[in-house]
Formats: sequence, C-alpha cells, structure tokens
Amino acid sequence: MPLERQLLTDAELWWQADFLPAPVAQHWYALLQEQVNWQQLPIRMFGRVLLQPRLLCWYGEASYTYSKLTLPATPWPAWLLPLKQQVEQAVGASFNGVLLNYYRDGQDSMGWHSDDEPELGRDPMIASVSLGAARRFTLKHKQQPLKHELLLTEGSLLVMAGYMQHHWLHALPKMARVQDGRINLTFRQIIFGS
Ligand SMILES: O=C(O)CCC(=O)C(=O)O
Ligand SMILES: [Mn+2]
Repeated sequence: MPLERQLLTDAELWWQADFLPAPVAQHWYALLQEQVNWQQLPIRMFGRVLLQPRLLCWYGEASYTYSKLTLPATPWPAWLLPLKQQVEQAVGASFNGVLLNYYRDGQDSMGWHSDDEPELGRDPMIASVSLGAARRFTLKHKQQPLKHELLLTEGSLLVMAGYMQHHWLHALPKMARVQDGRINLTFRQIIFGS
C-alpha cells in the first residue's frame, strides 16, 4: 500500500503502515541501536536544567538548531544511505538531514511542539520512520479544538507537509506499559544560509 493521505484540516499528513517489512525494520533497529552515538542532551524547564526524556543523534550536511540546542553538522554514515534513499523514493523528495530519536521504554517521550525551525523553510516536509515498539503520536490544532491520533507501528512511514507545522502541534506521550524501545528517524531538508 502506498502513502495514504489522512483527513486533517489545515495540513498534509501521509501514512504508510507497511513501509518496511518487520524483519527489515528489526534489522535497522538493531543496527541503529548499536552504531549510533546516542546522546541524552540537557533541556531547560521551569528554570532548571534536566535531561531530555529520550536519546538523540543528528546526521546532516548542516547544523540544526532545535529546542535551543545546536546539533553540529555530522556526515551521513554510509550504512544509513540505503534507508535515506528508500524514504526519498517513497516520498518523492530529497533530504539532507536526519534527527534520530531513541525512546528507551514507555517512560521516554517528546512533548508538544511543531517542527517550525527557520532552517526547515516555510512549509517543512518531514518523513518519519518508526522502528521497535508501537507508540501513540498525538496531534492538536493550534487555533481550533481539533485532535488527531495515530499509532506509529514498527516499519511505518509518516510524512508531515504543507501547512502542518503552522497549524498543528504534535507529541509522543509516555505509555507506562511499554517496556521495549523505539527508534524514530525524522528525515528533514535543511535550507542552507537560513
Ligand atoms: O518520535 C516521533 O515519532 C516524533 C519525533 C518528532 O516529532 C521530532 O523528532 O520532531
Ligand atoms: Mn516533531
């Protein structure tokens, strides 16, 4: 099944459950868990410095400033290029950076935000591959009382585009019962000189 458009006001959201077959998704999960230099970065909250409730890594030709943290430009590892190319082919767009998130278990999470950093351009296109444990992905409209939710299952591909980041926030809430890890790759296009 190809990418299917989700019915969502003021946004483009596309979803493909079977982007990677389970054995392929498991192969990538194991490789990424092992090969990536995962880091837990600080976050400033209510005047205190805490650690982010997940691990991350950035690969890209440009640096990426996100949540007031600048992730330096880091060359793409050659072993990751086949997955990047497969995503580019499915989406019909090219990407020059990937933010990887590792949620060690259901206690790790990501709070409400939009991916609206200036270096992503006016209408960012973000392609997100999910590996490992299925997790809820929640969306809420910024101006209207609208909500949406997806279960991001292993091997699925989600694409956010168009006005999505202008009008919607998204989050990956905690799921207390989840004991397994999840790795997520969010492919992005950084516009140089912004
Ligand atoms: O883990 C996810 O699926 C969401 C990740 C995300 O929103 C981000 O990296 O900006
Ligand atoms: Mn995001």
